[in-house]
Amino acid sequence: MARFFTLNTGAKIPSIGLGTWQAEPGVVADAVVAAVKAGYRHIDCARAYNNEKEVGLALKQLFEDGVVKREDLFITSKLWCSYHAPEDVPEAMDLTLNELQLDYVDLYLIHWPYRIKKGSSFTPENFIQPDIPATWSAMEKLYDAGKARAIGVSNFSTKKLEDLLAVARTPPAVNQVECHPGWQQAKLRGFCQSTGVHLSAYSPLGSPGTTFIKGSNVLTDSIVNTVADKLGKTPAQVALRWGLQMGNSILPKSTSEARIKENLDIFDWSIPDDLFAKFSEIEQARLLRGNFVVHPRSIYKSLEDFWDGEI
Ligand code: NDP
Ligand code: 1BO
Repeated sequence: MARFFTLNTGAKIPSIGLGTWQAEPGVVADAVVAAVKAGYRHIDCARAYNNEKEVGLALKQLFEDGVVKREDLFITSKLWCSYHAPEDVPEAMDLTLNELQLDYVDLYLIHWPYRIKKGSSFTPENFIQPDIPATWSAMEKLYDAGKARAIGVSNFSTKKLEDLLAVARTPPAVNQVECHPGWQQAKLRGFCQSTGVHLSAYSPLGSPGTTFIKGSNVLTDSIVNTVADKLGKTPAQVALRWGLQMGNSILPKSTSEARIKENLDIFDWSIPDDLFAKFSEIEQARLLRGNFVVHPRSIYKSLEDFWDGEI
């Protein structure tokens, strides 16, 4: 299994990255240092995670200590929903670059296809109509300027991705979406493959620590556990290896050094075809459903509406 996938820009995205959502500012720096020392080369960040400053301090330390050079790492960040206005996109990029203490990110994503008024709280009356082509045009300028070496989207349905591809001057390199054995994204994955957009899998373990997600059962799923027992691996390793074998890059989050290392130990073995086929029997359910964007006063009146039927 390759350690990288090649993007439509020609750049290589590491096949595993460290997730940083819900990694508390007090522990995220140690997690980033532990991950890079263990061999991770991709860190998945976002301004909305409120910890980019601490990630930046960890990166600075790693560069100063000579552990890695900037060019060895692949750093992703994301444009938050209150910065969708084209004139606000460069400001958001600069805020992220300042906090990460970097001159560029390797990948910059539109975090979600919805928009709230700048500086406003996250309540339905502050939701406004997104204008993805206009936001994308501002993202393309960041790409042109070299501040983002690749640009992409996140949480885009097949339809939203198709609509964007129809108008983009620079096609998105990545769609970062929920993907794991319990939500395999068959339709979207097929579309991404046919259009050269790389699918990057968030919550690859089913986000077991997220309290508002109900029914996160990837690590307790009987097929995942049967395969783990047969191969002498942990359920987490099997879920991650499944993602790699599907052709996804995977972004497991952990702030435990032991689990950070465990999650990286997925390259020198594989799930054989007969066991791999079993994953198609796993019941499918989206976990991060996006209920927070659905409201009578929101532009999205239902989850069907928001995900264009992929729910
Ligand atoms: P994951 O599926 O990565 O699960 C993380 C949880 O699993 C944590 O509670 C972690 O706890 C635990 N864990 C990690 N490794 C193991 C292991 N080996 N065995 C048992 N438990 C383990 O969930 P996330 O939702 O965090 O997704 C990963 C990343 O994807 C995010 O951090 C973020 O970077 C990105 N993401 C992006 C989204 C988007 O909208 N674009 C949405 C959601 C996620 P502990 O830390 O204690 O090890
Ligand atoms: C609302 C969840 C965002 C994580 O990327």
